[in-house]
Amino acid sequence: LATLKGKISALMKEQVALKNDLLKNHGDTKIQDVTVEMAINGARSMKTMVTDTSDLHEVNGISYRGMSLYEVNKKLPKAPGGSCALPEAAFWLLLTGEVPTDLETRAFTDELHRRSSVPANVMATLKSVPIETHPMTQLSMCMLALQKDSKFSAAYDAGMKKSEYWEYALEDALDLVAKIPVVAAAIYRRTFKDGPGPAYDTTMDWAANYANMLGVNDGEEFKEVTRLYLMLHADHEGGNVSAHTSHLVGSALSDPYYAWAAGLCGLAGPLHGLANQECLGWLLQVQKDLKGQTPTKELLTQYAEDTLAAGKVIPGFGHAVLRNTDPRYILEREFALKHCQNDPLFQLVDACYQAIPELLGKKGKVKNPFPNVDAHSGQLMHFYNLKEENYYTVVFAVSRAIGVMAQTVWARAIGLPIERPKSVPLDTLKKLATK
Ligand code: NMX
Ligand code: MLT
Repeated sequence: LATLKGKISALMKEQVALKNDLLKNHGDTKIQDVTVEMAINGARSMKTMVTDTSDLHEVNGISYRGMSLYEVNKKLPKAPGGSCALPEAAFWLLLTGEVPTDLETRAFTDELHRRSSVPANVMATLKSVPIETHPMTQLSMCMLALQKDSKFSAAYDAGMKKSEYWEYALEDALDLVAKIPVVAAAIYRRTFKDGPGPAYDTTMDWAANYANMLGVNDGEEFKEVTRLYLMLHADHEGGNVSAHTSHLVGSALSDPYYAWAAGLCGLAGPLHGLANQECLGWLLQVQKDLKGQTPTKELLTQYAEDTLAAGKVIPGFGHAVLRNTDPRYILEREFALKHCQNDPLFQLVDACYQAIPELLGKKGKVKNPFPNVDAHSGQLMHFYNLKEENYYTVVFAVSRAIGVMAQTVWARAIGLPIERPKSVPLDTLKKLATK
């Protein structure tokens, strides 16, 4: 912990100096024009937030601290014999800007193990929720139940100084990331199985332990695909719905548990994280309707046409920022090609890849006809026997806790203020646009 804090603290000095310089010497410099369309259409592509942990390029996709996802997957420490980067190493990278050594990664995994115990009140809260409640609702409620023990909140009440905010935010961030797989596995077991699964195992890394606690597959390959999944969903800069929500909530100095509980409610939307649930549901329906026929490009084009004609979106395709196939999709595809290319569901995903971008492209309305991560992740989970698609967004949430928590620590570290954009009535917009 001391090493981690030392690294954050050193980088913090540089970043605070940079922020102060920008404000002092360039505070009035114009970097973009705000158009009427931006104001109406969801602030799309307006550069109005600061997030250092990761950056989304419309063609190259996400980079963590300047490293492309492919580089991250190559250069970060792995489990013994594994080839996918460990997500907790990605957490370290996002927090410190540095690739951790194997030794630092192992110590960090142990730090998370030490913080993993979930208080009885959280499990009691979970027990009181009907099992028909969507797993994302259960997860968000559990984050609020954990809030009772927020160290940030306690320190605030005790009068902590502004310069200490980041340290207590870090405490909560580490606790939250350590505990979320335990809560998520408990949600899975109570909702879909008869009761508790395999016990927490401190000999495993963070992702392998989560995969193991789900109790659906004890093979090494499932642990490996879970590491990949949790590493590549970890962060997607600050503007996506769940990160932005958490940022906004955190800017009021609500603690990290409040912030992520709120963010999760956004991740649960079908246009955001729930798209992976929707996508698997759609794929399974296609499979059923094809009644054993080989999924060809022609059949999939027709099927997707029917979905569009019914006024629905094709889940897993399109993106608010990306204008290319999502590198997260490519990494999942490479994994599938290596480990499960004969899976009929993979062949269906592959046929979608051949058919849908061309179809959406021809329609001319969708700005990005290519697949995003959600078009593939369900197939991988399904192949390794995690079959209940309305749980899938919880797996996404366990991973994204890493990025959002790193962003929260940094928002407090560089002293970002309360966020409060200006809204205007449509009439005012009309006056502004025509004056
Ligand atoms: N299928 C059908 N229509 C689409 C799709 C799609 N996959 N993507 C965009 N459109 C439509 C969109 O609804 C809009 O229609 P209208 O003008 O009638 O309202 C039009 O195309 C233009 O939208 P864009 O500017 O291309 O996309 P926008 O930035 O507004 O939205 C998404 C981005 C991701 C919400 C949108 O592409 C979508 O709904 N995709 C399917 C859901 C999905 O995969 N979400 C996952 C995002 C990633 N994640 O993990 O969070
Ligand atoms: C994400 O991973 O958060 C999604 O791709 C959505 C986004 O970036 O807007």
